[in-house]
Amino acid sequence: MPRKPQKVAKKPSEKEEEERVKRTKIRVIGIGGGGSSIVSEIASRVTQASFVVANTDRQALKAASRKTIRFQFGQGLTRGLGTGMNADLGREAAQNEKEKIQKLLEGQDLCILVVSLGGGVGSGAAPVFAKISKSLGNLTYGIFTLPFKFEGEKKMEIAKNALESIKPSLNALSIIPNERIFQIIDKSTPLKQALSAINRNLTESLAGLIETIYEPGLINIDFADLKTIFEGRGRLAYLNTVVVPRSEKSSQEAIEKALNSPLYPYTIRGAKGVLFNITGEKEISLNEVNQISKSISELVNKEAKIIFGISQDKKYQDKIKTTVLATGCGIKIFSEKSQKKKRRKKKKILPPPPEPEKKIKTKPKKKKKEMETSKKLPEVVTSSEERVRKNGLQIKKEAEEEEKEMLAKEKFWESPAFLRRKKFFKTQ
Ligand SMILES: Nc1nc2c(ncn2[C@@H]2O[C@H](COP(=O)(O)OP(=O)(O)OP(=O)(O)O)[C@@H](O)[C@H]2O)c(=O)[nH]1
Ligand SMILES: [Mg+2]
Repeated sequence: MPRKPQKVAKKPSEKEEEERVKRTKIRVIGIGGGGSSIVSEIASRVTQASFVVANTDRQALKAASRKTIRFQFGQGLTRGLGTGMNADLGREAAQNEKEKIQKLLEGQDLCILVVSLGGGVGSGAAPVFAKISKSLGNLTYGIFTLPFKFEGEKKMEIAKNALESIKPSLNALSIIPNERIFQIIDKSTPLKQALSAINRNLTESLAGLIETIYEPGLINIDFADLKTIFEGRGRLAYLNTVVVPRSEKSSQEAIEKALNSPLYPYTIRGAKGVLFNITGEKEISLNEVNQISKSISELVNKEAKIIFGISQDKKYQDKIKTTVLATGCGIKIFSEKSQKKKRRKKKKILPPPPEPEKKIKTKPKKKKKEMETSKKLPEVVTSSEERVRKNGLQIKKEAEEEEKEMLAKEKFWESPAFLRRKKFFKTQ
């Protein structure tokens, strides 16, 4: 009998091979209850990266999305339960299973750790995960939420300690206090709903970043770009994605929204690296890109590296999606108390308006002359929505002064004010 020809696995074409090599490997790891919920949500939306949820709590892991790899650790120490806010136990549990954690993290280009700080698993184990990721040579980025005020001092203390020990192992970190959600929703909103609003927002932003890296664009963003943005240690990072309806003013609106996330206690001002991507159904005009690029470069460090990506996607019919990732942000984190005071004065970042002449409001006569000289200039809007027009020189001078002041205070401001009291971050 003639033998059936054996099936031979198809050799990947040169192009496929090239693609495989080029493809950036991103792994997103949620540690502890909150972090795992956020990562579960992202995993059910995004397919390109790989997702892990890690917890000592078996029940909590069961609730995670099927699209995640579930990693239970610390069985001997917690018997499959949580740690009950015991960060020492969380750390020990991770330290006992270093080899397994190493297996989870090796072979990646970028590891993104997502943790809701304040409990025992996430706060205790995340620094162990970060250290291992760093030792493997991965770019490592941490996204952290801080507990609500009403949860008490103890939780905040746990969160501060975790940040202190994790910072040296990270290239960059984003810090989002849960409390900031009340900038968007009412204080009387039930807790579950409030948490899911934060999670949705973080999911949107992170999904935006992952898509930015994986989707082929007219101007591509690749791993080398990511490396440029993430180089350095313990840099404060700002990540935000927004989708706005497409209109004549959409690029202006998009940039305004993207740069003013209410969830961050700091802005991209002074950033040293910015990655920026716009996705739309139709081609985005060079003019629009120019406008956005100008608005950004006015805000960031003079030496900042700015990387742009542009992609087309039918999914964004009549919409444009904008993702901003900025690292080395100018430490404008204030304590919640001073934040409240500053918020009243806080200036909203706005891009230059396309036709400023039309938008000039009639002001008292004595100001007219001053306004005429400031046509085509960026405007700054205060939180009270009072529009103030500034000329380019003014803005540049202010930015330079701010930068000078910032540099002078750099060491001191390295950490949020509420953490500074205890000399919270180690100087690097
Ligand atoms: N944004 C957000 N924060 C959360 C969520 N769940 C919990 N948190 C916050 O995270 C803090 C820590 O809670 P968990 O993540 O459940 O704690 P853990 O790391 O599992 O540690 P254990 O104490 O052992 O349960 C809480 O105090 C909340 O402030 C969530 O789904 N989203
Ligand atoms: Mg838990």
